[in-house]
Amino acid sequence: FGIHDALKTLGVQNINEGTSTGSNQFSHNDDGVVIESFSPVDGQLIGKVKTTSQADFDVVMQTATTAFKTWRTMPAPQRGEIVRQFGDKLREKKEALGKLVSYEMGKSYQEGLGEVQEMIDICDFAVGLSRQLHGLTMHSERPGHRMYEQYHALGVVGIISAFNFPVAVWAWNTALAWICGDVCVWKPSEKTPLCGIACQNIAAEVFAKNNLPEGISCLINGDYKVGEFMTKDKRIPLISATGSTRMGKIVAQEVAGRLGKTLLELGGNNAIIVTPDADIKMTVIGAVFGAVGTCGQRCTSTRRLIIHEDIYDKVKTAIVDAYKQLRIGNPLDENNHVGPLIDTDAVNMYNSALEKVVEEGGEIIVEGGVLSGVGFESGCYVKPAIAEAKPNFKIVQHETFAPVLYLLKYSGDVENAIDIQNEVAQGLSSAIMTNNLREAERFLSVQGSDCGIANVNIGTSGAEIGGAFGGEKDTGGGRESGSDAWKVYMRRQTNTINYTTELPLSQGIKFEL
Ligand code: UN1
Repeated sequence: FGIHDALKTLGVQNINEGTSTGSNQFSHNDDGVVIESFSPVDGQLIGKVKTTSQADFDVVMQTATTAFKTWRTMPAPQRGEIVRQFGDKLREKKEALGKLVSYEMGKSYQEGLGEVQEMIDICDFAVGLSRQLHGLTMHSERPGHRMYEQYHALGVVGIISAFNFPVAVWAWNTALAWICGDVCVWKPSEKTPLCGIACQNIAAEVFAKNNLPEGISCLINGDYKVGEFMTKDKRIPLISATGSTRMGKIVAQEVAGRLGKTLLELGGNNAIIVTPDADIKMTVIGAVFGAVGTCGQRCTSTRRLIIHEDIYDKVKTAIVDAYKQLRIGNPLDENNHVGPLIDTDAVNMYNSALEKVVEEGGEIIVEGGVLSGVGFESGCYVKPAIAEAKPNFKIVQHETFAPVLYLLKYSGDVENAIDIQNEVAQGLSSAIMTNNLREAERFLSVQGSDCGIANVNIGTSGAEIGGAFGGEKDTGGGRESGSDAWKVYMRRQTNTINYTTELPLSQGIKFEL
């Protein structure tokens, strides 16, 4: 079952229409801009996608807005049944989609499958949730009155996603938005447009089979200019955007300018604190997977290890030894741990980070470098590197989307490590390795980690879908996926009903006529 079979199973062509309202696929882009998707695995052209023009986008918005009127009236558990079918289709196509993710994005096939599993998991979660879109009831201060709140569908949800999780992040948003009664318009990353085509085909098949209107799931393609069609459009009450902090700030300001809502999922600079009471074996697995998994291109990737001076040398030796075992190569070959970076721009950023850390006085202890020769023709394969650094180095404060791990030393109490961990602009994921209850609880307390995710004896990446996912500060503050993240996809309405023949005013105000 090779990549060509996978593309066939997923309905991905050599040339694809980049705009879709479901079974209706089109592009009327006069300037003829086409995205070419090259695989970072072998540098081959996989396929082309036509981009979306303003006129195409207007058709999408018309169709989506019309679809919303029908979709929102369908009982939520029935919408859940559609999402259940969508989850089943994903189960059927798991291998094919996992393979395409691996080939177009470059993560290992195992991680590609893991990403599709996250989609399946969120569908299951959403199906159950479709019977639990609860509001509260309150006691009114007035006699013969009843008060409660209810959640209604919001409208068209715009989704902007990144290359690193080219399919799962869309599903986190759509599975919830759909059961909430919303319709979705998705702009996938221009670096992974074929994953977008494949997902949209799967969704379209399910909606068509159930005779549901065009437009519940829509796809648009292009660069940030196509994203701007959405951020500027008043008909989109919520934009959910995943990507860099730079992008998030632009999106947030644009959408806030028209008082729309945003759900932002931006950069991380995630650290693991390793205390004298840490289990070294667990630390090594957590840190190495966190730093090199997805070639260091998860927003949850481990970028910093903050190690106590008493065990510093021991941990350093264990991690450096583990790096010697890493096999770098074609991610579709399950013997390899680390695949390529997304493109040569990413390789340049990786190189520049390694130069900068040395310029600032750091020391490289596991050499990096770009691989060349047979199997590395794409020019995107790099060696995961480790540098000893200081917490305040500019480059350490910066999120480099590549497998570069910084070792930082702390002394004294765990408070000192927590200070280092919090002294960055980002606040996504964090972890502590310790068997000491006091240290663990301190880390989880209000004086502890300032991140949206804080783990004990687990690395920084690989969050489960059942929890709310997201972070604070430059990470953007949004929460998606599990827990009560669904609420952002709905509008809350407070209802007060008077079943008496009097009209008493609240706060005891007298108003006699
Ligand atoms: C991301 O990198 O954008 O926690 C999402 C994790 C994955 C999701 C990462 N479940 O690593």
